[in-house]
Amino acid sequence: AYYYPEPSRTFSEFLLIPNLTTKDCTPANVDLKTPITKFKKGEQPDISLNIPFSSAVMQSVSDHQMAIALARCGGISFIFGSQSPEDQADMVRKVKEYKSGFVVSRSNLTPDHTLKDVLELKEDTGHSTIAVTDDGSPTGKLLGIVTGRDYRISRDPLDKRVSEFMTPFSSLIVGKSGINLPEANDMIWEHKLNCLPIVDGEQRLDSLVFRKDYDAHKENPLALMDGNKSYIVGAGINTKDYEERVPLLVEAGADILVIDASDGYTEWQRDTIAYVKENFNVKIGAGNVVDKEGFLYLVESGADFVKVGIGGGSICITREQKGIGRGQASSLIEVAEAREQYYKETGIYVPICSDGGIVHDYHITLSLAMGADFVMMGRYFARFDESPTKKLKVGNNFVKEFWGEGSNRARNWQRYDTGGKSGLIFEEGVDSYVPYAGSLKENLDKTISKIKSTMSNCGAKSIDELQQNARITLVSSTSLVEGGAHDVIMKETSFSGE
Ligand code: MZP
Repeated sequence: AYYYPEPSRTFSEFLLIPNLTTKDCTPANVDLKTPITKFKKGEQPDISLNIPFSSAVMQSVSDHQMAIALARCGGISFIFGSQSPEDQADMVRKVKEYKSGFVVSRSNLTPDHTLKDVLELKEDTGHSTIAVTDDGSPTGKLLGIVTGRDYRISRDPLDKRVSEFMTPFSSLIVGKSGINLPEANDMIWEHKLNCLPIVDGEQRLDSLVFRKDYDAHKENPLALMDGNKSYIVGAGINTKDYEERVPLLVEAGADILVIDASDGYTEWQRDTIAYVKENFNVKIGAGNVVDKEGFLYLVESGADFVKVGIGGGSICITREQKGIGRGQASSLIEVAEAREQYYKETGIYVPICSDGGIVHDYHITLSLAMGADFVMMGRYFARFDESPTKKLKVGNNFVKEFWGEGSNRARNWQRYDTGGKSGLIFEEGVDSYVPYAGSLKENLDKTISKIKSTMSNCGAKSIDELQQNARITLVSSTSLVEGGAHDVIMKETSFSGE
């Protein structure tokens, strides 16, 4: 056997050392744009992201709702593959066909409509925002707007949610968990809105409020978005049913595929990449690997990006069950070195994605500094409104469900393909809860602020500069203690994901 001279390490064992921050290196000047497909020196990648975030190929994380929300923020979701090819293609299609509204005409909304009807309409169309126009066409006059998850309008019409979502339209929908009709009427009077009451009572839309004389179509950027533009979306595939699955995903408009596997250093991955490259003009990432050999094998097989990480996922028990894997930081450092070497030798830059094991926001910055071009996260995104799972109250806390692809619940045996029979013989993942954390955008904005602030400390205005110039130190287990609040009596404890 070969023995690695160094133990394998995790992100929490490292810290960044600040570099000189020049006056122009403010967080506002930090650009997080990043490539996700390979490109030749001097050329531009075919696909890049505005933020280095992707959501995991998991049932409990990446459906079409998550994909739309993340794409709007500049990242990408890879829609989970542990469902039928038809269902997965349907989700991809919903993202690609997503447009902000123009679905129903005012005459379609009658006093008999319930909130459920409207939300079902949203489900059917994949639109998270349904605009009401006077003639039901995209060019009609905008009369009102129904926002799917945001129908929980707050009582204060001037609060952030209303001003963000509603003010541009001068209209709002009041759902059952929102204000009641008398309050709505007060608001209408106070804000000089015209009101069309629809219905009241349990489970019903209380009222539709709009200002008839406002031609939002001219002024509202959302209303002007969409014909040719669509949101970017990825999809996970496996090494078993790709001949059946890939054609449907490509036909539905997937921009990029990724082979979702626990261990990607296999001949099955090489065959899958070859099939996709021979038959389709679509980008494909592969993985997961944890070393130079695995990386080079997948690159030479034609992968457009390579995903790094085995056994570090928050729900993963692969290391316990099978004894394979490697600390995420060590894996990334070795693969990034191999990528740099490959770039020097061939002039081809292959992006790498650090997948799994990110617990604190600073782990994202560290992984970028260690050479990742983007990260993939499951637990992080599972906590948000936009993830596909149930929000529950456990004790005094709200949580969301989150389960691994290798758990009995997902039974994604294709992810663990070792050429054997079908079926999951033993579990490699757990079924769990994560603390509910609110909306994706609010959390992402906070995380991005932290990353930009750290990059400013490190004197880096881009991910490339961070990768080139970052100085990283190992921390001793004793000095870890001084990194958190210590030797004080905390006033309160909080229950949060970060
Ligand atoms: P995390 O961000 O939750 O720590 O990790 C998410 C990653 O864990 C996924 O992108 C995937 O690579 C991996 N994963 C998903 N399911 C399992 C499992 O059941 C798993 N073992 O390891």
